[in-house]
Amino acid sequence: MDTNPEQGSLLDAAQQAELTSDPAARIEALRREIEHHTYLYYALDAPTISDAAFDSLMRELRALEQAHPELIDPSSPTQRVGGSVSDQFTAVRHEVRMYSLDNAMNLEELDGWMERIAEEFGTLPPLDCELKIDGSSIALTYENGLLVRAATRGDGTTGEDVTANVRTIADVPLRLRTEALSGLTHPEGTIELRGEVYMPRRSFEKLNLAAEANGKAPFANPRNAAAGSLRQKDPLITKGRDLSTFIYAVADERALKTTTQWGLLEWLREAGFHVNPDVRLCTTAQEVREFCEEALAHRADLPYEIDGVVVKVNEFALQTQAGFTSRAPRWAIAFKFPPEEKTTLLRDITVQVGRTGVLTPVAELAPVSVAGSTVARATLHNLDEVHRKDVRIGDTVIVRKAGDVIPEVLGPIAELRPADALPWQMPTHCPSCGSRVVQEEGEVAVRCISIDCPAQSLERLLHWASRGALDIDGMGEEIVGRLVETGRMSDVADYYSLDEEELALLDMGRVSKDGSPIRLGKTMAAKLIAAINESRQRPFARVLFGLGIRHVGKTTAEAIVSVFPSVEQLVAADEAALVAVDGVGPKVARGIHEFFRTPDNVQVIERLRAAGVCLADTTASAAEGPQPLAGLTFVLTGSLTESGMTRDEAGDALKALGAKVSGSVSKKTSYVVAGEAAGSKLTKAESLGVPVLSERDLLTLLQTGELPAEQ
Ligand code: 0OX
Repeated sequence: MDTNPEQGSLLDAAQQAELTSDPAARIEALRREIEHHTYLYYALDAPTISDAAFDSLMRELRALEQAHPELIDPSSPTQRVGGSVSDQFTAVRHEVRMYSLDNAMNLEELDGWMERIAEEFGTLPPLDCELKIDGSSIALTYENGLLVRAATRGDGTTGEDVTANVRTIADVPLRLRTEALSGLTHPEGTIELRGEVYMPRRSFEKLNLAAEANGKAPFANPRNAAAGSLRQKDPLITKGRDLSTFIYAVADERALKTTTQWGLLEWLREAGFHVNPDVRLCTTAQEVREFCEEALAHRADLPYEIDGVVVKVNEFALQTQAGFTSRAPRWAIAFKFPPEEKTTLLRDITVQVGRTGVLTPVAELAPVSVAGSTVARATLHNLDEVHRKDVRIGDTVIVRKAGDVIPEVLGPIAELRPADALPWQMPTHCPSCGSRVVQEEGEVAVRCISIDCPAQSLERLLHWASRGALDIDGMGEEIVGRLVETGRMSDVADYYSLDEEELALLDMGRVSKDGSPIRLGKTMAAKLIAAINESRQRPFARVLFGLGIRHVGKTTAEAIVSVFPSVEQLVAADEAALVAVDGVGPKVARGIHEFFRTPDNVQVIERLRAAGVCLADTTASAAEGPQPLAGLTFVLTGSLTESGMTRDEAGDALKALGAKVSGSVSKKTSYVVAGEAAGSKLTKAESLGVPVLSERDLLTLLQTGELPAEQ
C-alpha cells in the first residue's frame, strides 16, 4: 500500500469542487477513511478495497493538504515521513522498565515453570501463548490518542528516541481508533504500548541482495537488520526498509479497562495495532506444549522469523501477584526454539592454512539459508572432528548456526551417502607451499612448519595490520596478497622497508581494458606509507599481539606488558616468570618462550627495532591519572553504534581509568557493556546477574568516571 505523490487526484473538476466546498471536513473524512482501511489491512488482515483505490484516497488527501497547508496535522496519514531529523537519538528513560524474559531451553524447563506457577496459585491459571517475534523491542507512547513517541528498549531502563523512524512504519497507527478510546481508563491521558519491530524475511532478502550489489556488508539476520533500520538518521531510509510491527504489551495495565492479556490483545487490535494472529489461550500444560510444538513445526512457513513462544499468565491480577525478579517477570517465560537446522550438500572439503601454520578443513556447502542468512562454508576445525562426525565429500549434511551466528556442520545423513564417498584425509603436503605437514604428538592440529609458506605469511601480515594490532589502514587481503605473491613481503618487518614509488607501481595482477597491467597508483601508495609510518607509534602491547605468538590474544598481551614492559625483559623471562602473570597459563608461557628463542623471530624483532617500531611500553603509566575504575572488570559486547568507537577503543578508554577489560563474562565481571546486537555475552551476563550497561552509560562513565546510579 504505497502511494505515488507525483500523480494527481483521479477526480474530475466538478467532483473536486463538490467535495472540497468544506476542505477541513473532507480532509478529516479522508483521514478517517484511510485509517479505517489501514486498520482493515494490518490489524484485521482483511482489506476491503484495492491498493489502487487506497492510493487514490491518499492522493486526494495529499492534494488537499497541499492546497490547505494550514490544515496539515502531524497525525495525518500523509505525515509519516517528516519532522525534525537529529544527528543523535536522544535518550529516553522508560518510566516502567522494559523487562526481558527468562528462558526455558526445552519442554522440561517449560514444564518446570508451569509447575511453579501452578504451585503458587494452587492450580494452573489460564496461560496466553504468543509467538516470540525475533525483532527489536519498541515502546510507543500515545497522548490523547496520538502517537507522540517511539523508543527502543536499550538496556531496559533507558532507550533511544526513534519516533521519526517509527512513524514511517505503515502498520503503526499515528492515532488510536476512536472505537478503542472507550477501552481506556483515561482516554485523554498517556498510554504506552510495547511490541516488536521486525523485518519480514522477504524484505530482509531484498535488502541483503541490494547490499551485495552495492558491495556493502550484508546484515547477519533480520533482527539486526530491523534494529539497524530503526537507527537510521534519515527516516526515508527506514521507510524503504519495509519494517513491520507486532504489538503485545502495555507498560501499565491500569491504563486499560481490560483485566487480562487476552483482553489486551483484543483491545490492541481494536485500537488499530498489528497484533499477531497466532495466539492461544490455554488452560492445561498439555495445550501449552502443543502450541509450542505446532509453532516449532510451522516456524519455517512464517513470513517472518520467530525464535520461540512466550507464555504469559493471562490475568493481570495474578501477574501482579507473581511479580518480577530483578530482570524478568515471574509470570511469563520464553520457550526458546532449538537453533534452526537445514540439510545441504557437502560439495567439497578444502584446507585453509592459518598464520601459525595450522591446517583447518573447511566444508564447502551448496548455499542454504539458515536462521536468516545464507551459509556456504563452515569450519570443520580439525581432522579429528571430520572423522568424529564422519562427514565425506558428497554427503548430505545437517547444518545449523551455533548461538544463531556461527555456521556448524552437525553430521551427515548416512542414508543419503553416495556409494563411492571415501573418508576424508588431511593432505600430506601444505596446499599453500607444498612442504610436508606434521602432527606433533598429543596434538590434534596438523601444521605446515615451513618458514616461507605464503599462506602463513599472508595471515601473519594481515594480522599485524589488523585493527587490534598495528592498525595499518588499507593493508587488506588484496594488496598484502600481491606483495606476498610477488615475493616482496614475507614477514612483518618487511612492511617497514616498503617505499612509496615501489608500492605505486605494484602490479595488482589484473589488466585494464587496453591490456596494460593495473597498478596500485600514487594516491593509494602515499596513504599506505602514511599508515605504515603511523603504526610505528602503536604501544608495545599491540606490537606483542601483532606478532601473532600462539595463544597470545590482545588481553593476554596487555597483561604481559604490564609485568614485562619491554621486549628485552620479555626475552629474558623464563617460563616460570611468565606463568606468574595473571591470565598466562603454561601453554601461553611456552608459546612466548619458544617464540623469542627462534632465530628467525629474533631477526624480525631486530629489524622492527631498526625500523623504529615501539618495543617497550613508553606510554606514561595509566596509574598517573585518576583511577576511578580500579578493581573493576568490564566486558564489551555488541557494536557501539552511537559513539562509533570500536570495542578496542572503548576498552582502551576504560583501561585509562584503571579498569580491567576481559574477553569473557564470568561471576568476576563487574559490568558488561552491551552495544547493539549484543549476543551470547549479554545473555550470560543476565543469567549470572552481572549488571549490564548501555553504550550511553558507558559514555557517561568515560566522561564523568561515574557509574549509573541504579547499578
Ligand atoms: C515477542 C514478545 C516479547 C514483555 C515483558 C514481559 C512479557 N518477542 O514476540 N515479549 C513479550 O512479552 C513480555 N511478548 C512477546 N510476544
